[in-house]
Amino acid sequence: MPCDHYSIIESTLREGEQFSSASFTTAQKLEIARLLDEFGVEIIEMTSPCASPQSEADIRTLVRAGLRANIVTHIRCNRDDAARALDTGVHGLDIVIGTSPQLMAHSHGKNISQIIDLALDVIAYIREQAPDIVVRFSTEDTFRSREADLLRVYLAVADSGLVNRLGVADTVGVATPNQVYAMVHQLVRLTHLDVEFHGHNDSGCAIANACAALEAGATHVDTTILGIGERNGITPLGGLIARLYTLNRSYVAKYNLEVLPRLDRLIADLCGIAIPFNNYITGSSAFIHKAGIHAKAVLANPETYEILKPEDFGLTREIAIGHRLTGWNALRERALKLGLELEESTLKRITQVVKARADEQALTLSEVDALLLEAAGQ
Ligand code: HCA
Ligand code: CU
Repeated sequence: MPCDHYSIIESTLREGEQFSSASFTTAQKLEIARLLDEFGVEIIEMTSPCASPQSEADIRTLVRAGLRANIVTHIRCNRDDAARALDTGVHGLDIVIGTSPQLMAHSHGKNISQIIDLALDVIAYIREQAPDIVVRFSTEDTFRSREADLLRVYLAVADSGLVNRLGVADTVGVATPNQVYAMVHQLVRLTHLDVEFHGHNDSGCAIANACAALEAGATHVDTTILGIGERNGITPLGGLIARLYTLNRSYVAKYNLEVLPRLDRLIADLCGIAIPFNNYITGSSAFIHKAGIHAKAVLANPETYEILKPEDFGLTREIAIGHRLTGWNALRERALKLGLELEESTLKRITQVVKARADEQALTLSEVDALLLEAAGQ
């Protein structure tokens, strides 16, 4: 899998702004961008300058913020948008235009020939104005577009020799990993250009699809923090990291993983949402082991039930002990943490007490501690 050569296009400040409860101030955008920079994403994508006066001003602010990441913005396929975006000094332009029958009919009303003419005109205009800028061209709603239409558009754009990257967008979250693999593979084979994947999560495949894109040779993947975006969002940064890490730890070695929990926390706070309990890496239960069998094995060697090391993300694992599934090994570990050396028979007796009481109601850690301390005569 060619995952040692990919870049993250972090779109929290573009796709993420399309999330229902997201609306970032300039200061908040700077804070998010600085933290993403500390994490190490290669590219930060921002809302189009045409969206609002503040959106335009914020691009200029971030371009001058001295970040390592390149700042790009997202534009519709027309000269006016391109001109306004170029004027901000961004490092790259991400152009998009819909190619599915649904979007051709109800979004912009153009047919495929008109789309090609327009794309070539806008791309040529951008190249004239800014020979060195990175230009990406995407079809919106790629996976509901006709394959013949897509190939006509992509090949015309690639043949112009004026773009750096082609984008594939699963705008409505309908694609399967096999479909993403086939489409990306085809573009890589036919054009030899960089290929980017942007995938929505409506049917739960956003991470798998991003991974399939990389397997097929994509060079760029779009993410947002916590996956926020239009509707239920896109590939989450943390989820993509978890997926790649578990394939091969070296795929994510270039990132400062300990920053991830701060990124998730920041976006949850700014959007007024909770980090889902089952979130990749940062969910409240992501590193809690509960059943006695699990607890015993994890205490012996965490690799028995962990494919991600919490300490790599600055996090800690937890062994839950105050419930009916608990085991005496977990209680012994807790006793040792409290500095108590209890006999095995005592620990087993307390374990039975915990189980019986937990049948009524789970015990808090301090209630378990009290039982252990009492048994130790303290
Ligand atoms: C949208 C546009 C987009 C663009 C993706 C891209 C999508 O519908 O809001 O430019 O790669 O999902 O198609 O976010
Ligand atoms: Cu999108």
